[in-house]
Amino acid sequence: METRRKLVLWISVLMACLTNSWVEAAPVKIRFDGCKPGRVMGGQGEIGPLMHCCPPMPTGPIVDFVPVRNMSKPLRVRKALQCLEGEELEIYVEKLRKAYAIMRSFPDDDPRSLEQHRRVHCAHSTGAFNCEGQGVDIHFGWLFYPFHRFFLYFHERMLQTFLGDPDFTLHFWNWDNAGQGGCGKPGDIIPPMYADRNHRSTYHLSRSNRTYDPELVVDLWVDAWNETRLPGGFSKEVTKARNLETMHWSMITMKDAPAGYSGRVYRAGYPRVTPYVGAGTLEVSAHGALHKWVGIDMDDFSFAAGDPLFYPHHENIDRLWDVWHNLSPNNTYPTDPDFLDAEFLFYDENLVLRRMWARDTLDMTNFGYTYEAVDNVEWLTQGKGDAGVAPPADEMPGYLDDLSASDGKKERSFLLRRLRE
Ligand SMILES: *[C@@H]1O[C@H](CO)[C@@H](O)[C@H](O)[C@H]1NC(C)=O
Ligand SMILES: *[C@@H]1O[C@H](CO)[C@@H](O)[C@H](O)[C@H]1NC(C)=O
Ligand SMILES: *[C@@H]1O[C@H](CO)[C@@H](O)[C@H](O)[C@H]1NC(C)=O
Ligand SMILES: *[C@@H]1O[C@H](CO)[C@@H](O)[C@H](O)[C@H]1NC(C)=O
Ligand SMILES: [Cu+2]
Repeated sequence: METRRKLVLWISVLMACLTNSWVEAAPVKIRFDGCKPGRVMGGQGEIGPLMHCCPPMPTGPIVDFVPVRNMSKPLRVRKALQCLEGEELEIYVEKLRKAYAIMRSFPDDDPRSLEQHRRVHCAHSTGAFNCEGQGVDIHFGWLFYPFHRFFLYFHERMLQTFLGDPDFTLHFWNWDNAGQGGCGKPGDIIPPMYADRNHRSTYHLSRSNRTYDPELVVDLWVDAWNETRLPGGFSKEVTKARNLETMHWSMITMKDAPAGYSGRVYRAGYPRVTPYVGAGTLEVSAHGALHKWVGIDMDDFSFAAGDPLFYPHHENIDRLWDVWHNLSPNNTYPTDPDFLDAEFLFYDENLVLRRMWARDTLDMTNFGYTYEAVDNVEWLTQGKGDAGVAPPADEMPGYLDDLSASDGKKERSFLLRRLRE
């Protein structure tokens, strides 16, 4: 009798464990409670100082957010920055400066401030949020595109509110355009409206001195996490050719890419991984290279979103996600429920904390915007080399000193002191 009861008990324990392991797969859900300081991930694992980036707790209830297109309004068009001209350019730059001046004027703990935008991105990059015992990182996996699409959307919505202009549209840095596609102007140099030191609302001190040269072509070929592949050292022609190779590799061939285009499968309770293991092709290459090229704060997940240049950079990533999807019927979004049901939290412009799901990012027209069609003719047809593979060490270029911006360094160390306290 006794042994049979025990046996039944053991069988039910065993069944419970099995059932548990079957239902174990679950989507990542962001929760603000349990948030704690964390560190960014580098090529070799967790690195950097302990960052304190947790957002303030909401004062009211969390409200669900599902984007729905308003069919009686035309889509707002996010345009290529290099193609704006004349009066349109003038009005745009004026609005941009005004909106960022307002964003910078909020206190640091207000979710509308640029500082809180920086911290929100930092928190999602440093394992600050706890999901089933593991710190969450929205980089290096399939949450990369959905997270940033929401992040950009709420950022833009706040800028619209500050301006009292619901049609204001943040335009993109078309850095993959070497000059033949679209309006025929190259997008692979720094957008001048973000590089004007006289207008501090859209400028940021902690950047590499590469950004001081208005004609220096960005280098998309570098490895953002490997100090042996730093930007610079090659002629303009070689740099442009390598950029097209990087784009062709990350958007089309994706040779030797462990996580494919979308990034690794990432469920609740999964430990964090390095970029080489988890990041999709565009994230690990051009995306990271651009962060590295701008340098200093942009080259650090915990500081990057404090530079207004982060947003037009990430809009180009957001645009390329859509371009990739439309390039081939084979380029499908993940259909796994743990991708679709991944849950995010963002404050809206009224300081209401909103809950949203990755599935709702897959049709960007529901957010009311689209991207100007710039044809990608250059990297579609050229750049068929092997940029995804590091060249032999004896072909390594010389490089510019990343930390030569002395005023930039000062601002950064001041920030670090404040955040470590
Ligand atoms: C949809 O857009 C129209 C035209 O701009 C506007 O009048 C209306 O209020 C909008 N509807 C919603 C639900 O926002
Ligand atoms: C940046 O600084 C390095 C080292 O001081 C220098 O060699 C380089 O020419 C500078 N680049 C620009 C674009 O000013
Ligand atoms: C960095 O690049 C060098 C040269 O290509 C390579 O030998 C090394 O393994 C790379 N390091 C990592 C962490 O990938
Ligand atoms: C889609 O994938 C299949 C199977 O790998 C391949 O045969 C086909 O050529 C691909 N289609 C396109 C448009 O790339
Ligand atoms: Cu990011």
